[in-house]
Amino acid sequence: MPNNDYNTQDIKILEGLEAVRVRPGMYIGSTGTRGLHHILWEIVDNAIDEAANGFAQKIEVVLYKDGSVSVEDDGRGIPTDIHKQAGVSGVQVVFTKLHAGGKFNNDNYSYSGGLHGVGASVTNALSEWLKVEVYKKTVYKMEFRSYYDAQKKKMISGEPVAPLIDTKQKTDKHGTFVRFKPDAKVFETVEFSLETIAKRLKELAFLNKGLTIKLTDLRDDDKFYSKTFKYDGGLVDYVLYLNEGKQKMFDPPIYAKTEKDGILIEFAIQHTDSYTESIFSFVNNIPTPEGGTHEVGFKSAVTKVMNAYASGSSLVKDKTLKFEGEDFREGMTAIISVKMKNVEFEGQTKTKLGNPEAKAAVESATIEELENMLKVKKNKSVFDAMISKALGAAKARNAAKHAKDISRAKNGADNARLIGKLASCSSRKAELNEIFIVEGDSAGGSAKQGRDRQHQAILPLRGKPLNAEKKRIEEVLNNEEIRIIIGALGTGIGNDFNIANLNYDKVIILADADQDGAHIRSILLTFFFRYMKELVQEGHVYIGMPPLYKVYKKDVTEYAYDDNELQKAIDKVGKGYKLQRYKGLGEMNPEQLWDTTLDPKKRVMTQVTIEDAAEADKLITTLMGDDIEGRKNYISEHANFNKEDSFMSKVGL
Ligand code: 1YM
Repeated sequence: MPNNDYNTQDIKILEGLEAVRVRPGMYIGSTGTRGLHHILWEIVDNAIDEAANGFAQKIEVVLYKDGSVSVEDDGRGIPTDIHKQAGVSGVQVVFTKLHAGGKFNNDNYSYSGGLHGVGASVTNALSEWLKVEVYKKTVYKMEFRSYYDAQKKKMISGEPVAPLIDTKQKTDKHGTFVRFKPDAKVFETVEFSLETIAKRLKELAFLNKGLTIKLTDLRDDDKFYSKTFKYDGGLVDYVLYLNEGKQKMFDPPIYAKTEKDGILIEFAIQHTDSYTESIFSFVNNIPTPEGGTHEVGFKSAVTKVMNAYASGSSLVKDKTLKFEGEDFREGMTAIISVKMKNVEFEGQTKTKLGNPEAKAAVESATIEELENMLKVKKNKSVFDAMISKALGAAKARNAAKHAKDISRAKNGADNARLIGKLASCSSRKAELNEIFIVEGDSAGGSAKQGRDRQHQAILPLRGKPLNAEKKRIEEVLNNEEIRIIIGALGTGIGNDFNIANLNYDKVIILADADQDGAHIRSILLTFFFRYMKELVQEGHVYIGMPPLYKVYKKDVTEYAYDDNELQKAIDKVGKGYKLQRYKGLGEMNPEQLWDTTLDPKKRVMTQVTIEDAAEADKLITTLMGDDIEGRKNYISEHANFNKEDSFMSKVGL
C-alpha cells in the first residue's frame, strides 16, 4: 500500500555525482538525443510515480527559450525535512545522491524502475543548473549548479548553491516543480524534440487513465504549442485511437483491470478487419517492443479461451478445423500494461520482460477475466465476432495451395531465382556486409559495377513489391520481389524470423527521389515493419540518398543532396559552373554512383528507427491502408516532412 508517512529517513544513499559526469553513458545510455531526453524522463517518472500512487492529478511540462525544461506535479512534494544520515534535506538527497528515492526502498510500495530509474540526481549531474520548488503550505526553493573549478582543475557537478530554504511565502498549491538546463558540454545536442516529448507524454496519458498531462513549447514565438493529454478511458481510448479509420469487428473494446500475485494487470483488445497483429505491451509504463513473459502469458490465455469457446461454437461448422494462436490475433489491436516490482529486462535492446512470474500471473488473470466476460450474455456477440475473424484467418492459412512454397519462401530458400538477380559480396562476415536494394535494372547495373565487391551486395528490383499492408501473408509471399528479398537477407519472416541469420549488417533501400521512389521505399519499409520488425528495431535498415544535383567545372565537382545544398555547391565551384540535375539513379555511371551514394566515407544515408512502435503502426496503417480520407488528412496536416527521428518521415512521402 502507498505509504503516507514516508519521510526523509527512508531514503537510501549510495554514491556521489562525479561518476555520472565521468561516464554519462553508463547512466543514461548515450550522450546523443536519446540521452538528452532520458534526463527529462527521470524527472517526469518521479511525477508519474506520484500520480500512479494516487497523490497527483496533473503534470505540466514546459520547454523554454533558454534551452531549459520544467516539470511540475500537484502531488505531496519531495520531502523537505532533514535526512538524519545525510544531515541535509530530502530535496538535496534526491538531487545529489545516486539512486536516492523511495523507489529503491523495498519496504516502500512503488512500481518504478526499469529503463529509467537511475534517479533525478543524474539529471542534476548532467545539467548546467537545476532549480527545485516544493509547495507545502509555503514555497521551498533550492538551486544546483555545475561548473569548472579552476583551482581543483575539475568539473563540479550538480552542487547546491545553498541549502533548501523555506521562503515562508504562503501557497495553496501542493507539489513539486523542477526546471533544468541540460549541459551542452555533456550532450552532443541539447535541442529537445517536441515530437519525441509529445509522443511519450501522450502514451503516458493513455497508460495512466484520467491523469492530465500538459505540454507547452515556448521556444519559438512563431511556433507556440500547447496541448493537454487526458484520457478517461485509458487503455480503451488507446486502442480506439490506434484503430481510428479502421473497420472494427466489435465496439467498444474488451477491457479488464485486475491484480494477481502482486502484479497489476490491465489490457484492452479490439479486432479490426486488418490482417496484421498490433499488440503493444508495457511494464511500469515502459514500452516493451521486444515483448517478453507478460506478452507470452497474454497470448497463451487468448488462445486457450478462444479455442475452448470455438469448440462449442455453432459458427465453427468444420469440427476438424484446428486454429493456431495467430488466427485469433489476426486484426487484433491490443495493449497490455503490467505494473510490478523487481522487473528484469532482457533482449538485444533490454526491452523484453524476463520475469517468469509475469507469464503465470498474466495468463491466469487474462483467462479469468475473459471467462467472466463470456458468462455475460451480451458479450457473446463480441466473442462471436472474434471467432468469425479467426475462421477467415484459419481458412486462408489452410487453403494456401502452395503451402510448401510458402514455408520455403518464409525461410528464404528461393535460391534459383535469387542467384540470377543478386550480386553478392565476397566477404562472409555479415557484420561488415551491406546489401543495397536498388530501384530499377539500370541503376542496379551501375551499382553492381561501382560497388565495393568485397562488402557490398546489390539486389535490383524490377517491379514494385506488393503492399504488405493490404494482404494476408500468403499473398505477400506470392510476390516474387518480396521472396527474393527474404531469400537474400536469410532471416526468414514472421514467427520464423531469426536475426542471427541476417546476412548483412546494413540493409539499404536505394530508390529515386521522386514519387515512384517514395512509394517503393514505403512499400519496403511497411514489409520490414510488418514481417521483420526486429530488423528495423535493431537499426539494420537504412535509406540511401542519391544526390539531386551535380555542380561542376573542368576539375572540380560538387554534389548537392537537397535544394539548400545546391547554393553552397554553386558557391564552392565558382564562376562558369555547369549544373546537372539527376532525375534518377539510372542517370549515374558506376563511378558517380560510388562517389555519391555507395562509398561509406562520403555517402549520405539515414537510419530508420522506431521511437514509438504504436505510433509507427498507426502511421503505416494511415499511409498504406484503405482509409483514403485518413491518409489525405495526415498528409495535409504533415505537409512539412523535415522531422528527423520518426519512421515514415524518412520515406519522403
Ligand atoms: C517534477 C518532479 O519529483 N515529484 C515527487 C517526488 C517525490 C515525492 C512526491 C514523494 C515520494 C514519496 C514520499 C515516496 C519523491 N520523493 C522521493 C524521496 N516531481 C517529483 N513527488 N513523499 C514525496 O516515494 O514515498 C524521491 S522522488 F526519496 F525523497 F522520497
